Amino acid sequence: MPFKRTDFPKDFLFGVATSSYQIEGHGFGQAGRTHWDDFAATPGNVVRAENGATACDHYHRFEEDLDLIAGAGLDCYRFSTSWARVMPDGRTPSQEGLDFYDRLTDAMLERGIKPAATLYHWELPSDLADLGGWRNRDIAKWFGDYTETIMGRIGDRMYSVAPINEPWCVSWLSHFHGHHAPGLRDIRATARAIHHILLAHGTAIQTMRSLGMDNLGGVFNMEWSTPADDSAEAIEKAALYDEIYNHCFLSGVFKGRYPERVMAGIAPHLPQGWQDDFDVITTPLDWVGVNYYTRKLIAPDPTEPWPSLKEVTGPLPKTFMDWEIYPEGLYKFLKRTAQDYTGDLPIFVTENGMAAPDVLTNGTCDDPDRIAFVEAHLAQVQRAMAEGVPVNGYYLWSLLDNYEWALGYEKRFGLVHVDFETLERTPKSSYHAIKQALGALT
Ligand code: PNW
Repeated sequence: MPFKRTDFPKDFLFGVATSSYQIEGHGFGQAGRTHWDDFAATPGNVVRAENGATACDHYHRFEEDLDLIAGAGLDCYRFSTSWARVMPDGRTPSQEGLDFYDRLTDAMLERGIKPAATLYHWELPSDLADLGGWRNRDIAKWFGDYTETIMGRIGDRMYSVAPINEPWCVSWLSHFHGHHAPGLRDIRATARAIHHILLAHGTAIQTMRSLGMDNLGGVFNMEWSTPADDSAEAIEKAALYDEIYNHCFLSGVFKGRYPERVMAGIAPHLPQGWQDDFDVITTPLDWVGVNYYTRKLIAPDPTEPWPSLKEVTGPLPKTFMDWEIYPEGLYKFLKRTAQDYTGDLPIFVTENGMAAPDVLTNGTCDDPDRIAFVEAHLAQVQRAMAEGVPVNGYYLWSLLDNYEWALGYEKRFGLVHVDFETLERTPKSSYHAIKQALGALT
């Protein structure tokens, strides 16, 4: 890896990210059923109907996994707490679940790893999904109570916390495209989810403030939107996609309003009294996280309901997810986020990485494409920083190969290979490269 830690400011943080349902093994301990277990059990939703019951068995192997993080010289670990493990029915605390995150937190601190928690990375307890999940306004209160329960236990030791991972995925991908749990295709459900996610976000931030916590942020996923051709229609649809995907949630949190093009489609479906909720939604944050993987080429599609657009295959080299590799998009988003929304607030790249088939051969796993991918994106981070954008850290997705949601276990994102039969961990060449790059400091 030609990049070195010394190419970055001294206090720039390098980390890795995971999420609970994707690695822990939700069949272990007393974790409650989640809407992902239900979604995966319905044929056709997930490749081979795979679920997170065992995943990487991080639940029993977390010490080994934290040793890998510390061993690479990484500074921080972005993990998520599972609502269904902390409160199996969504509302009643489980001592066993709280104890698990307490042990996990202490094990990070013992190794000198900074804990960066996310409170919701998509595993909604099934009992709450049965009550309407993100479509039900009460979810803001349920989420506030969950936040108080888990952070009342481990909040004193967190480096940073963000309430909800990727509001776009929780709303659009799950309630409009139907690709993630709960698998709905319904604009009304989507509009309500958008708004309730932001209300729950603000409620959680206020709850943590009242617990005396700081370094609280929000994590937003972004895809650079490019018109598929230079027709006026394609340009307009790309702008609409940009507002839906990249502006809507930041605008809600930082400007207290939804963008105009988005409003044209969601206004009739927003819950009553929605305007009054922006007092809570705009509760100030300490930092913002950008998750970035790819760009999308956008074209009109009049056969589809609003927003009547489609994604078109682009010409750039692609990862195993079929996502185009477009490092410059990260630079553009870092600049734009600071300019349009966050000003001097610290920005973190909270996810960036790529999937590959990554085969283990004679005990080793070479993934040169991943090394090149990370390098190319870090160069764009440096470019933004050189122009004054306050980027404070970079988290690679992901530490381990894990459960890639509707695509099951085939898409490998890890620095560390996982054999899903034996659960054995093998660091890939990218792990060794990162370790070398970070060690270059000392
Ligand atoms: C992120 N899309 O999600 C998530 O935070 C991770 O849990 C996930 O494993 C990672 O990216 C890699 O996919 C996304 O379909 C999942 O547009 C899907 C999409 C975007 C982000």
